[in-house]
Amino acid sequence: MASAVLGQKFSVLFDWFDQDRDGQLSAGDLQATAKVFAQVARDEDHTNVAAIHSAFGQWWQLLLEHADTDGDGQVSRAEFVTAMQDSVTAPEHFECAVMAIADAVMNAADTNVDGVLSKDEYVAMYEVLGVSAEQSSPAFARLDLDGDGVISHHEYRTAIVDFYLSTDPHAPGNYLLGPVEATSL
Ligand SMILES: [Ca+2]
Ligand SMILES: [Ca+2]
Ligand SMILES: [Ca+2]
Repeated sequence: MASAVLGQKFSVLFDWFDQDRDGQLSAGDLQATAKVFAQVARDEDHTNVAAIHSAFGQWWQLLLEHADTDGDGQVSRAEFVTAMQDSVTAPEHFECAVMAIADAVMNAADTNVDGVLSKDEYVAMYEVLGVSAEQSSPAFARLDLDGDGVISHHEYRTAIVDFYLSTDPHAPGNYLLGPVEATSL
């Protein structure tokens, strides 16, 4: 089922993943994206670094299987958007690809290991991912659903589910990548 809102969000995601900016996703793009996400973790945090690389690997396998229709090892923007909606976010795949990355990144970003993300931890995480504090700060307030000043694991997972599954143009999780709302929603 096609949704314009989901299409816009997955198009923004495509731009994140297309690290060499050639308009196609390849295995190398996903590996490069995994490296960027893994930088959220400290070097000695082998568990989360390994989890991030493994989950991006699974994500790429899903794209090869469901999106690369002509088998050339490249996935176009249109193929990506369709495969994201039809396959990657299907319940049987969502946890092992998308949610596994979200869990590992949140654990890695929780540098004082208190189980929640403070605003400083959240902003620092997005700076590593290339999103400025000006963009990530307003998103923090929206994702902090109960307004207690920190983002719990539950709130973070809710944001991930919103971003990947909600067709509501005003879902708080649409702000997960900060700039999405400013540019296209
Ligand atoms: Ca590319
Ligand atoms: Ca923390
Ligand atoms: Ca909260």
